Formats: sequence, structure tokens, C-alpha cells
Amino acid sequence: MKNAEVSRIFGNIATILEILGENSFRIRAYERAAQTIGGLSEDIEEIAQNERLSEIPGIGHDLSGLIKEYLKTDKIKLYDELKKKVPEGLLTLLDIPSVGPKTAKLLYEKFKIKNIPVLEKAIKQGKLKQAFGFKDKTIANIQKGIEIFKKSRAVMTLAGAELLARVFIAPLKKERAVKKIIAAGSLRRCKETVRDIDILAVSSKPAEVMEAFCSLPEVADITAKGATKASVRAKDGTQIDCRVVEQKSFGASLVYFTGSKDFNIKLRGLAIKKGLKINEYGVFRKDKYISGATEEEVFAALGLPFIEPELRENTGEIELACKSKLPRLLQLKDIKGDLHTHSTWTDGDNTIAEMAEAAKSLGYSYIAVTDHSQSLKVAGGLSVAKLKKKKEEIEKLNARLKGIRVLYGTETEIDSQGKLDYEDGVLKEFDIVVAAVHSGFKQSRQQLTGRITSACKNKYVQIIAHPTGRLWGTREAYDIDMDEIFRAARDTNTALEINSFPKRLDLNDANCRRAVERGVKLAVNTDSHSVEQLSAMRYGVGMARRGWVGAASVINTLPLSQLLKAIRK
Ligand code: DGT
Ligand code: CA
Repeated sequence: MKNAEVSRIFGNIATILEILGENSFRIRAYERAAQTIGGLSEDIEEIAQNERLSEIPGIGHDLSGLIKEYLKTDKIKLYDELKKKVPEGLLTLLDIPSVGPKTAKLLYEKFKIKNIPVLEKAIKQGKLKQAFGFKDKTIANIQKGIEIFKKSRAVMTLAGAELLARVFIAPLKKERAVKKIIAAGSLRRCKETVRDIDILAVSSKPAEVMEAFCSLPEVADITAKGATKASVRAKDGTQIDCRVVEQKSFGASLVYFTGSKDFNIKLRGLAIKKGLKINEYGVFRKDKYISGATEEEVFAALGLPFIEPELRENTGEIELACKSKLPRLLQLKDIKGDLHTHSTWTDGDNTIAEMAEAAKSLGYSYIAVTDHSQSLKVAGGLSVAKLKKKKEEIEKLNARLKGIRVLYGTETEIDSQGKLDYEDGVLKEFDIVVAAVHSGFKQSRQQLTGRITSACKNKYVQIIAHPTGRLWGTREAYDIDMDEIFRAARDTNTALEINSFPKRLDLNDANCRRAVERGVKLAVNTDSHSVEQLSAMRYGVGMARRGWVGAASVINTLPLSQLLKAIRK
């Protein structure tokens, strides 16, 4: 799988062009391509083989050529030439989210800081402040950036892990010796970030499976290889474990390797209380095997109903399972529409009509196209004059389209004072108003919280987008008082969003659970900027399920007529 590599290279090309002071359209084209390819759910090699590269939004003839060159030769000449113009150390410094091209150049050229460890040392020795004259605040930002960078390197996003697991599992599925194969661990529990991939296979010929696994082209090196278990490193450095078990142990192993560790320990304790023993081979009374082929059987042997993988964190689910009171969780098929998407009217890659057709093919009955509002200039936010035209286009489209309704929406900026970007008279016209913070992240807790609660109080705001602003690998959640926001959301009938975009997953699982406990309504949206991204809904649903959220708490599980009534303030 080379999606991540291609995305990284295009991102680096954009950065180098920026340092070299090149044309901003060209820079933006590479940035967009990096983003789109990084977010694809399909393997780019497969797309290239089927001659479908040009169908990827923003990938024209030139970029397709570069992708093909890379897939064929593992190199891009243009990139190699560009790299010669900019020292490597400078690029590594740019990996730190808070360090832009100017600071990187300064650190590198003037102060001879060539990589992150040297930078860390310089900070520690106080050099940055004393010798180089950086402000305390800038230094603190750089330090925080280094932390975020390190953290994001140690784990993958849920979407990244899913894709990597697929690259290993798909070819193994075709092996005759493999009867069943599945990814367990934190990926199966839908955790927002995943450290490594745990694969479980059923086979009566484990040696053949081990051989096939260790010879996969994505394996960079083999860390351990035994009769039924092997560990390898993928080309991106991620550890992948594969274990082979017999059919009669499959359920027990799946329970064990899905975990979490705390869940397993608690389950083992429960088994002991019932005079049983549970391990990865099965459930045993004395030493006699009593069950283990399926997870259902394993739970039943302990007197429990099936516990969904997303719940297995030992945060009260086992106690509820004992009383048969597990919550009914939201499912992807409950979702009737997406209430936060973008089109070519602002920074999306597809037209409203294309977004609507794609939503329809996902089985939705509505889609809100919520383009950016006027003050978000970088994303081409819409003036009031343009809104009129957009509304007309949607009306015409709705008259023509069957089986899907396009809702006229906006993602409106909440400004630094908590004021919305359009007057109430304009907001009133929309079917859906999503309000969002995209600026002033460094304000005080009180100010940031106040901005969001005052947006909740607006009569026309129905959803607060990505409430904590967390962007994995770039920005931590901003400092806000979630309890106050939950209270305001509940009291004003404003839904909070679970943003399914893989780097956001915001609200996260813990916040979802707290929100629902406090009677807050949620909306699971994708924030899609292209038709491909609409399928990210499953990650947001995963977060909801981890947060014990049922369909009744999610407004976009409602049929359209009920939705429009339910969101009225
Ligand atoms: P991560 O860190 O994202 O890889 O998270 P997990 O949950 O996948 O953790 P990992 O890969 O260390 O372990 C895979 C599964 O194996 C885990 O879900 C539960 C199980 N497991 C790991 N260590 C232990 C342990 O010490 N005791 C028990 N009972 N189970 C364990
Ligand atoms: Ca794992």
C-alpha cells in the first residue's frame, strides 16, 4: 500500500515549493493531492492498475504521471531534484506542526539546527531563548509541536490502520490454507488511534500461513517467526502480528486478542468465579474444553450476551452484560443522511449534484451541503450574493433528483467574540446551519467555551461542528469546558457533531458518552470535501458505539420530515 508514501511525497513537494517561493496555485495543487490520496480508502496501486487515477479529484495528467512513475520506480525524479534544492534537515523541522517554513529556515540556516533531537537539546539548554532570542511563548509552541509530532508517529489513525490491515489481510484471504482471517486488537474495537495490527487466522496448516504472511511484499523485515505466530514490520515501520489458531479456539482467541487488556482481565476473573478458566484456546472446566469456536459461545459459557467489540474496555459493560442490560448501539445502517459536507461552491472537489448522487448510492435519503461562510477566505467562503445562487441551484436540483433531498446548508464561522458569520436574516434561510470554530484556538478556556455556548444560543444554529477542534498530528483539542458546552447544547436543542474525518474523530468516544449521559443530541457527519470521503461515516459511527451511543441520540438517524421538526428551536 503506497497511499501514505505518495501522500507524504506530494505534501513534501508542496512544502519545498513553498520554501522556494513558487506559485501558490501549484503549491495548493500538491497539498490537495496529498490530502486526497492520504484520505483514499482504496489502494492507489489498484486504482492505477485499473487506469482510474484521473477519476481521483484534483489528480490531472501531470500528477497521474508522477504517481505512475513512483509506483513503477519507487522514485519521483521531480521530487529528487527539488530535494537537492532544500537541505533535508530543514524538511524534518517542518514535520513539527507549529514550525512553518520561515522558522524552519531560521533555525536551520542561522542557528545550524539540523534535526528534531538537536532542536530539543537546544531548547533544553535554554539556547533558543538566550542565544537565539526566541520568545517563551514561541518556544512553548515548538515544544508542544514536537510532542504532537512524536505522538502521531507512534500510532496510526483508525482509518490508516484499517487500510494497512486490509493490505495484509486481502492477499492472505486468497490462500487456500486460510479458512478465516480477521484483524483484532484496538482496530476491531474502533479505537481512534491504533498502535499495531493484530491479525488472527484459522487454519489447519499454520506453517503455510506463516510462510505466506512473512513473504508478503509489504513486509520490510521479519521480527519473529514461529510455528503459529509471526511478527513483522511493514514498510512504514508498523508492527503487524499474525497468529494462527484451530477452528475450535477461534472465538476464544478472538475475544482474547480483541481485548482490551483490562476487559480480558475482568472476564478472566468472572470465569474463575464461575469455576471456569478462559484463555486464548477456549473456555475450560477443570481441564476440559467446553467451548471456544465462536465469540457468542464463549460469552454464553460465562452466562453473558455478546458484547460488541467497541464496548470492550472494562468501563462498566461487563457489569451491564451480567444483568443483560447492555445498551443498543448505533449502527451504520441507522444513518439516514450526512449533515456536514462541502462542494465546489467552496473548497470541495465535487459538485452538489455529484455529492447528492454519491449520498444516494450510500442509501441516504438526505445530504446537507454546508459550504464555508464568508469570512473563511482560505476556503473560499461564500458571500451572501453567492448564497442566493447556491440556493437556486439546490432548488433546481431537488426538483430533478429522486430518492435524495439536498438540504441547503452552511458551515458558519463562530468569530472570536462568539458572533456568527451571517446575520440571522441570512441564517434563517438555511435548512441546516452548522457552526464551527476555525480560528483563535489560543484564546482562554472561558473565551473559547463562551464562543461555542453563544453559538448554541442562536435560534438558527442546529449543529456545532467538531466541538473540540482536535486535529490528529497537528493540533490538540482546545481548552474548553465540555460540561458547560453539554449543558448549553442540551438546553438549546443544539446537536454536537461527531466528525468522522479520520484526523478529527471529534467528539471522541469519552466525550460521546458524557454527552449522551447528559441528554445531548448528536449528529454523526463526515465533513466530506469529496465523494470518496462520504464513506468515512463508519469511523464516526465507531466513535459513537465506543461512547455507548444509541440511534435515538443521533439526529441524522431520523427520516427527513422528523429531522426537520426535531431540530427546530
Ligand atoms: P494498541 O496499543 O493500539 O495495539 O492496543 P491493543 O488493545 O491492540 O493492544 P495490544 O496490541 O498490546 O494487544 C492486543 C490484544 O491482546 C489486546 O487487545 C488484548 C490482548 N492482550 C495484550 N496484552 C495482554 C495481557 O497482558 N493480558 C491479557 N489478558 N490480554 C492481553
Ligand atoms: Ca494492537
